[in-house]
Amino acid sequence: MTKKISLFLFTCLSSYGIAAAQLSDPNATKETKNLYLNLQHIHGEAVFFGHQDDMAYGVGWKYEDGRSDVRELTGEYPAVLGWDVSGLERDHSYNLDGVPFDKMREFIKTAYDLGAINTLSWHMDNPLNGKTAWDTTSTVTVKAMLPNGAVHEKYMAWLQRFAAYVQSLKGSDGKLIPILFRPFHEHTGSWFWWGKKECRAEEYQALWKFTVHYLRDVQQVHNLLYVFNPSDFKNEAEYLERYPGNNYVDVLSFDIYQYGKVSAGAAFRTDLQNKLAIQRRIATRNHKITAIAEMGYVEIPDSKWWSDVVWKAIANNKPVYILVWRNAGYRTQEKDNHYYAPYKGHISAPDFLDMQNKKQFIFQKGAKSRRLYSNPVK
Ligand code: BMA
Repeated sequence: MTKKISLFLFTCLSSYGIAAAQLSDPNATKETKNLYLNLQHIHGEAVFFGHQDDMAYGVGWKYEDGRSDVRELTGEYPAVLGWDVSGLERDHSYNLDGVPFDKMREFIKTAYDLGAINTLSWHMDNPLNGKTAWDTTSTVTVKAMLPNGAVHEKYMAWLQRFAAYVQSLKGSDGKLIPILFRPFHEHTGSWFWWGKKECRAEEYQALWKFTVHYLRDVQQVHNLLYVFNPSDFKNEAEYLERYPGNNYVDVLSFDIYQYGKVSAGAAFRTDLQNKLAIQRRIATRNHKITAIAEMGYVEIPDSKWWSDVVWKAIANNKPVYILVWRNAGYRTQEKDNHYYAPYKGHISAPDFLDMQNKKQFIFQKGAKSRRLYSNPVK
């Protein structure tokens, strides 16, 4: 880049208060860049509400056109729609939770057309031994995926499938749909083969960098923003232990769940508050956006969870979005009681609607009105 152009970019970005904003992909599509700049712009002001698999199924229903537990309760889809591409690596036609990839493509398009945001995670199978993402029997998988490793070629073939899928995501306007991509998530835990005890920090970083490089420079995928995503951490050092660097990450996030009794809410709130403060400090220093990429309390047995626990924890350090996990099970053949978003009639529904009325959580209509894919408005 010439000095003149970089000075111009710097000046433009500075006018949004983003002195050192640098996308992982300098050749990202216009819509992807706009999404990033708009999110930077509203960071700390609006909290977009997100939900995994929202349009695919909910409590007591599956694949019924136009349905969404969140919309049936609030009158709007979530502002952020989460999807998982596990299964794509093996060329399956549906993901690990049974969502067909062609339907997912349609859902992603619907969300984009409505002005909402899409994010993808990937519970990737272990390419070395063929087991699932939850395999923790091997400590050499990540190393084997790197250049010269035993399954490096295989991993590239998997990334090619992912690249082809992401490049097939287009809106009604014919544009590539920007995606917040969250690979190798919850890496500070030890329940996936890319976890803390399953690979070394340098290997994790090398895998992340290779993934970005291969998708961006070799496969020429230019509609991705990259989301970094530890789970537990107690301080900045722990958060950053496996950080691959500012040039490979666009959004800082973490995952967090409340477990057990309603009375555990106060401790959870403090923990969430502390984590957000740590994340925000790192983000400010590095000019990144913050999010809670996954959160939840299964079945939400606390009728005031949204206002009393979540909102009180996030109000002072607002992440740009929070996403609750999928509404599966319950009156279905699947696992019982596996839902995280409230539905019509749920005990936390009035509290959730209150969050919507007070504009503490922003849903699809609020996302649409902010025209996230257009030039940022000064
Ligand atoms: C987990 C559970 C699983 C699911 C996985 C990937 O947290 O919801 O049932 O298969 O996420 O979506």
